[in-house]
Amino acid sequence: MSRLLIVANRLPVTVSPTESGVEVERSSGGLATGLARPHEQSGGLWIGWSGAGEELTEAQQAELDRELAAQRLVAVPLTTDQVTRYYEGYSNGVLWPLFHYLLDQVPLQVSDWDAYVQANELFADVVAKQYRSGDMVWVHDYQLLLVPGLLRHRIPDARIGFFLHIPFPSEELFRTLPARKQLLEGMLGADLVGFHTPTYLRHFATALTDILGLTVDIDRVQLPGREVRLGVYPMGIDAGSFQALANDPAVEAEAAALRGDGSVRILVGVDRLDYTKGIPRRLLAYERMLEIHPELRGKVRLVQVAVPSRTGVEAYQEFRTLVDGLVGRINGAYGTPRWVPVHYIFRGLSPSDLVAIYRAADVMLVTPLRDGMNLVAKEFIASRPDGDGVLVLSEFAGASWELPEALQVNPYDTEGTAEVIFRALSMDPEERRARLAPLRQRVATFDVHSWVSSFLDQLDRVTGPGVRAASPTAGEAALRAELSQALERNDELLLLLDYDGTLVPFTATPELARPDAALIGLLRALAGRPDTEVHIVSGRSREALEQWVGGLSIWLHAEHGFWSRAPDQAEWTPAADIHGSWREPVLAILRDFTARTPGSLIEAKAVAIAWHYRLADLETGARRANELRIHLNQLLSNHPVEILAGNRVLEIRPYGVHKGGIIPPMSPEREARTTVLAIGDDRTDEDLFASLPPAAISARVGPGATRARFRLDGTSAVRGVLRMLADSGVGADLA
Ligand code: ADQ
Repeated sequence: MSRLLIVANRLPVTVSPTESGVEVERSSGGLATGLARPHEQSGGLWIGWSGAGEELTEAQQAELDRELAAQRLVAVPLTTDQVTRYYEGYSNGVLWPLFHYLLDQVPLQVSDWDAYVQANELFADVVAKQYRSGDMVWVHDYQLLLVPGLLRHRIPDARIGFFLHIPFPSEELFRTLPARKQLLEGMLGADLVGFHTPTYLRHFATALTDILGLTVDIDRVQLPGREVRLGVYPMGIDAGSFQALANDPAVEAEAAALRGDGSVRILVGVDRLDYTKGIPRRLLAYERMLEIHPELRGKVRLVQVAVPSRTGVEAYQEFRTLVDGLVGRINGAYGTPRWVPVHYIFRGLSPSDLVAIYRAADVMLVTPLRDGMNLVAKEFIASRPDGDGVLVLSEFAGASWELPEALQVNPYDTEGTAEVIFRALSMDPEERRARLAPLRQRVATFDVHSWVSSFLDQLDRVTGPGVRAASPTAGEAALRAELSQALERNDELLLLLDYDGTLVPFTATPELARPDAALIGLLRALAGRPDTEVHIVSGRSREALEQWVGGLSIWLHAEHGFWSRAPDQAEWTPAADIHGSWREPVLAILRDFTARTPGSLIEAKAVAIAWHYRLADLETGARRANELRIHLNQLLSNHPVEILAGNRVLEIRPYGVHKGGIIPPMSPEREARTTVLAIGDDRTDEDLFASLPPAAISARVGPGATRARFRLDGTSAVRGVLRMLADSGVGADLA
């Protein structure tokens, strides 16, 4: 197991100065619980701010350092000014509201960007200092968006994961940030970037396309020399602990006491006091319900627990006043000497008090205006071993797409929310149980431990030794040397060559890519070389290949290997069934897109369809291609069809056919006496490389992560190598 370096804004401890020294108490939050095991078992470190102010005496500081070291925690030393500006100013004053779509909470003047950069640099410095080769680094959340990039700069081959705990907003909103490019580039320093939901991932992908002009290929982004994976990892809770606590007799007794004789139904809200959590609108909806359903007065009570949060940020101070006012207003208007409609608790509760409240609730109200995930919803579910209770959940919480059995509300619709709360209170016990059971099952299965391991397993897979070793550093000279050696050993030569971008440079329209006389001559020489088999494996149509190189005595494979033609034969053999009902509707969509994207064109082949946008304006083309892909992905989800992004081309083709399929079956004897060389330049060629026999020699043309062993700069380098092979054949013949 690799050592894990966890990097988060805060260390999982609370530090309080005492008269004799300091007290360091371990926190019990979701992240701290979930990461405790890998932190311990991997012998790893947790790097973050300790939360301690600058007022510690030297002796206290020394004691703190000792305590932290004993728990393998490493403090990033932030000054009070840094905390005010980086944490409260930029992270919580700008990024937090903006990522939660609350643009009006962003101050008119933003002046703390420089402090954010500095603090991120400081974090990266501390991580780099602790880093040992082979470590896995897992960076968390919006306070540290630049850290992956800064770290990549300091340690190019580090294995870095990044997880965003809050929503990634729509690109339209994200692009209002002046630092949008730096922030995206910072995140792309990671090998794996994780989000709670597919929507956040899609927003991020759109931002990469529109702002950085990058193409996202479903779950990955290609950067020069490196690939970044994107993934969806909905965070869970420590469901086992909540369940155990809920079954604790003391907690059960407390819950029973809260419920009393059951004549007053209990609604519960538990939140950090944050303007994203929707407390004011929740109160308004509750008030509205009391107004339209007077029969409920005296029969229900809302227990709202709000833990103080970010009290140093101005927006939060005003917000507290707003909530206090609303609670006062409702209690003033509806309260009686015997009944208080809102029971407001403004502090943090101990875990057992919290679970007792969850257990006592008839209806749990989780109605944020926007929330990355929202763990409270899951905690409530795990705390109900009795199988009862109704969850009312905002459709704007990330948790909502995992928890569809909850009663969903739009928190901005006060009237509608009031009705849903009423419905929750009126729900019969059978329906309550039927809805809760699948929720309980899901929360128990996808808990925080499964979240941690699925993220770390994927990070391990995409950065493991095999993957990294496959990234070639060897260039043309090394390739030539290896080929010469192989040719000395072996009699036979098998060449598998891509066409566009490999044998000929890219051209503005597909028709212009016809081979020049030099290329024809070169291919003819190779075809005539003794014991040599030449295959051209292209995404092109049969007609194009026939017209261009059909006169040569070589193998032709059209449409990524869907069609094959043996040397000097007229017949093409298909690799699979070519009929599909998807074709016509797809063509119709493509015509539509082509009409609205100047410079794009459709190439309809016998099996696949390609949409080229090489001549389109760079940004528009990339944007439309992305839009088109999302659209087609949805549309084609029930078809055995895949959508491939090539170099400024989208290709839609049936499954199961890829270039790897064309490699001729070889007996072990033939394999032993054959030099296999495959050359290609894009993702479709990676299929070919992946299917090669182990001793084969593979070369990627141009930049990009690859499993090929060598890299060539461009088409002229390819031709140079092929010329060497053709000449070596002549030499061998003469000798
Ligand atoms: P938060 O915004 O903090 O987290 P949430 O997921 O609800 O939101 O977690 C809050 C935690 O605080 C819960 O574990 C809850 O038990 C605890 N808590 C709240 N009120 C409390 C109280 N009065 N007393 C004691 N404990 C209380 C961010 C994102 C979320 C995302 C998490 C994890 O904003 O959307 O789910 O990270 O990724």
